[in-house]
Amino acid sequence: MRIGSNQISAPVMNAACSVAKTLADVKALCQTKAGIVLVGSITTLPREGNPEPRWFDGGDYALNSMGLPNPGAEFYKQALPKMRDMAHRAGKPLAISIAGHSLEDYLELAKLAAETEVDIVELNLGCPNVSDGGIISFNPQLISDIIAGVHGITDKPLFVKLSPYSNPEELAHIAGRIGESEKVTAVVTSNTFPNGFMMEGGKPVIKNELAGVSGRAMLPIGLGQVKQFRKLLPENIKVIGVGGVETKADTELYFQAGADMVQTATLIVRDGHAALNRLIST
Ligand code: RRO
Repeated sequence: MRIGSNQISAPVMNAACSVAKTLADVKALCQTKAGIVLVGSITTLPREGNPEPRWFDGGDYALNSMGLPNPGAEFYKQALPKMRDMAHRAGKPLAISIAGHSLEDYLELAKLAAETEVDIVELNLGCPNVSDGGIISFNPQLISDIIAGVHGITDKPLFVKLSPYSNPEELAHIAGRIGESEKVTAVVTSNTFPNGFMMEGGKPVIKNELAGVSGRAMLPIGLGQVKQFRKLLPENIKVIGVGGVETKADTELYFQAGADMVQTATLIVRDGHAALNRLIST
């Protein structure tokens, strides 16, 4: 498969997550069979993230309220060229996942992506845990503005990562806007389901209490998002499925539902980067 000018060796990659932020993470991802190495999500300013505990392994599901911990744009200005070279030596394109609260945040980070010549830009519009002003996935006008603004800065392939939508009409409206924009290479569906809650021994398992839901429990939800987006988007826009992938059989389900690629995060957070190889046949 090709994405822009990049040859993709396998239709599986990591999702943006807590183990995709450092040079050591990129080195480990380069040693897997992933078709693309994705760094992030990153923000303009450094962030420590939310207070611990901020990750919970519930077996069939996971909860996280990481709060976008990352060393910020100044760090990535230095690190991204090194990360890109590492990925290229491993025969993989490097993608960067950017996140923020405003159009300005995304424009600044798109400039960083352009300057550092990363191969693919992913707009994370669905972080559930730092939603001052709301989650951007639910703001159609801001989605359109960010896509148009970022496209004006870089002509690299653009992935758009969205929250899962429970209202099919809302999903169709967003798919329509993305289809009209003619600037999006792939829709990544989906981010964690916002605002899950769990207690153990009478106490919330996550310090901030509400948290994004990921893992196995998200498999039918992720597949349903792929099925809907594939039907609604123009053929030239790829669909990348995320949610609950733990085995090759799960990746097959995503392809049968219409996905071109699959991303995985909870699996590698739990079992390490090399667990991604379990999803790839060759
Ligand atoms: O860092 C996080 O809390 C986080 C992000 Br940016 C995201 O996109 N999805 C998620 O579940 N957690």
